[in-house]
Amino acid sequence: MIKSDAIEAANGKAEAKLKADYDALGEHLDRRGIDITAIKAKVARYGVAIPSWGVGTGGTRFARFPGAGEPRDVFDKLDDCGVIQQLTRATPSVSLHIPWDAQPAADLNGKAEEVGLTFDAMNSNTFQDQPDQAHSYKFGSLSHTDKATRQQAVDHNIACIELGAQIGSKALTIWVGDGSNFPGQTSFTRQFERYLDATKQVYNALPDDWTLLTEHKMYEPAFYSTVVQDWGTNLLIAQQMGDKAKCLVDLGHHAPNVNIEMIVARLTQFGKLGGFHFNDSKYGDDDLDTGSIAPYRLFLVFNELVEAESDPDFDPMHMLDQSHNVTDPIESLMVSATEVQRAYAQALLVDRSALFACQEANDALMATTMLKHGFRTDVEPILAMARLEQGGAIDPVAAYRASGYRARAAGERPAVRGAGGGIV
Ligand SMILES: [Mn+2]
Repeated sequence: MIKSDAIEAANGKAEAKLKADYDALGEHLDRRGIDITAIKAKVARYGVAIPSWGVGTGGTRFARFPGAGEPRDVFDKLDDCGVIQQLTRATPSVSLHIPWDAQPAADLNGKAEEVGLTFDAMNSNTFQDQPDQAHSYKFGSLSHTDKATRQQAVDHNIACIELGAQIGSKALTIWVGDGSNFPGQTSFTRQFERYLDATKQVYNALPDDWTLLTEHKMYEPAFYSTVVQDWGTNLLIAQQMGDKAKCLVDLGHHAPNVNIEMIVARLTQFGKLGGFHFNDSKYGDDDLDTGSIAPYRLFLVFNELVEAESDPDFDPMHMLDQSHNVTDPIESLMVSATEVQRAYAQALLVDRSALFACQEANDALMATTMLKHGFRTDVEPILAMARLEQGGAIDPVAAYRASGYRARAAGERPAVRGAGGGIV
């Protein structure tokens, strides 16, 4: 962790300038009829979960170039996640991936308490084989033609729930690599029947206060078809399972130019939006840093989420899901968490009653201008002030670089050979 006096020292130089910028923005928003402190309070309450696998350097199908001081195990990962939360105050929880992070619950709870974090959704893994497993997932897991293989996948998911229940998690996220690589290789219908049957067994093992999140993905690793290829199939799964099942939307898991914000609206309308994996993409499931390619799309997603906020039961889970190949993962995750918060703050600035009036009057130009007005507003002083008031850093990356945390980690953590990045 980073010493609090180091954060204070980093903030010291920037605090007066931030105060001036914040006051100026407050005056500007006041003229628009917006109370800056109300926006700041909502931003301060907002949190996005860090995926445990995100703090290691990812990789591509071609190579992985490890960084210095990479986490060796889940406890190192929790240390890194603790630093991200310490500086950004936007990432209070961590999403574990099993079996990569499987450890006794007491040890996980102890470490989480030490670094000031809680646990978000559990993620199961049936897209790769583990050294000790009896049946291979080469041709699928929950939808495999072989019953014993399906059962193995079911049992693994139930084990994830059991561990999660001991560490305060309330959700299981399932993403499978199941599908096919050739036309004719599999029967779309029979494969989906097997998937539904197996997933129902997992669903039946959920505690009452848990949510099952299923994640769709158009392609990869199966390149001709995937068993849960899009939000339509995902919705069918959630409907077939029951009230505790909802859909998870990973921004990178769609065809280029798909209207993701509209998918968000549809799933919200029917109570089936369960959560997000935030990232960004240019061509496919690139797992790039959130907001690095299409910040306006991210804003439009949050525009839908803010629209739905008035429903007290609306509470989707928010998580980052990125692969960092050329940056320090801690820096990328801090910037990404801030980008998600920024999109939220910008969406909060939209005058919803005026927008509604424009929509009713079919004033397309003014309606879209209202969205742009929110998006164009520089809300950085709100985000920075929310961080500062909670003990975080005005400039998280600058404070992190000044702290020497990575160099210290490099000294304490010898390089591990072949540590997986893990991209889902
Ligand atoms: Mn994902």
